[in-house]
Amino acid sequence: MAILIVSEGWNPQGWADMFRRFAPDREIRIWPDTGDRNGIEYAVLWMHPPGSLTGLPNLKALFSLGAGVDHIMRYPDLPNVPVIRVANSDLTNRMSEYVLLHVLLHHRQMLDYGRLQARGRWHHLDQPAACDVRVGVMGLGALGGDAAAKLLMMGFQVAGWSRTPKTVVGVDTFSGNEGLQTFLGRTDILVCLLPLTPETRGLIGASIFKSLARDGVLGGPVFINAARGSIHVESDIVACLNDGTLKAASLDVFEAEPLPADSPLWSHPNVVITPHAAADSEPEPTVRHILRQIDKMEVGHPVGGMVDRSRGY
Ligand code: NDP
Ligand code: OXD
Repeated sequence: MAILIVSEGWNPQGWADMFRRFAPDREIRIWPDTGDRNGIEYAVLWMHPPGSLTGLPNLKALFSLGAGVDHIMRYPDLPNVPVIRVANSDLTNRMSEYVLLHVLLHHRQMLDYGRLQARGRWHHLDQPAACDVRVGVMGLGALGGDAAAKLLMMGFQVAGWSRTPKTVVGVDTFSGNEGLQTFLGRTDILVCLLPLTPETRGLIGASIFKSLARDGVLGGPVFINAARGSIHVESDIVACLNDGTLKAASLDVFEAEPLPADSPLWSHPNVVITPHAAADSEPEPTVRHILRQIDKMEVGHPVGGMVDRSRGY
């Protein structure tokens, strides 16, 4: 029985080679060369084209090659089988590196130091302590939970916001609409690690930015988005940066990717852009992780990263 790789976003051949290396006993096929469709039990997906999952009568599960599943859940007519995402330490560590790097970049005023360097100026800026800076992490799942714990180790005051109530040692936790305003009102650096769902689409715009703390030691709130671009509103980010509601932003994800050449974000002096590179799915750990979940499934053990289709993540 076969594993079908369906990817229009990432090179499917490289992924197929990695599956063949770690699962030499399994047959690996690459869409659209499905062969006998009755033989396909698992589909491994990144940006699959519409229609590619129809007519697979023995399909047992859909695997995302990444942590996000919005690229799968956007299709209403998915086969009625479990959807499973990547939740492994390699991806999690990569994301926490990105979050720490960018929180520290703004905390340590590296944009200002870069401007001083460009002018050849040796000028010392007053530096607040990490314990005086309040970081707020939206999304306290696999990625947000790890980033929050590591930010705490750096000495920041850390809060987290989730859909349902959570307890994380040392982190002030808030949940739902009822907790949102208090969470925002104590936040100097806002980090988005939410999944893209119908509830989070377009969630982070001017009204969220205006609710962030205005009395912080950094001189204005900072926004960091490493989750999905469609959760934020780019025109609001630009307007809020220009009117001082936001001091700066680090953006890894965008409403349209690649970010269009005419986006004002490219040249904004207070924006740091990366090309959806915060946490890549590294082929070897990702494939080994997916194969471990398949093995567990086949012996009836609980599988990690199971998506709740009603919640969309
Ligand atoms: P998880 O599913 O583990 O966690 C999601 C968190 O978001 C949970 O705490 C959940 O709350 C919370 N949440 C979901 N919906 C809402 C809502 N409506 N209101 C408040 N909180 C909500 O996801 P991960 O941490 O693994 O990943 C997060 C996202 O990061 C992925 O979906 C993906 O889009 C993005 N990502 C981006 C990458 C990049 O390179 N830029 C790489 C990898 C992932 P609760 O705990 O109550 O369920
Ligand atoms: C993911 C991503 O969801 O890379 O894993 O964006």
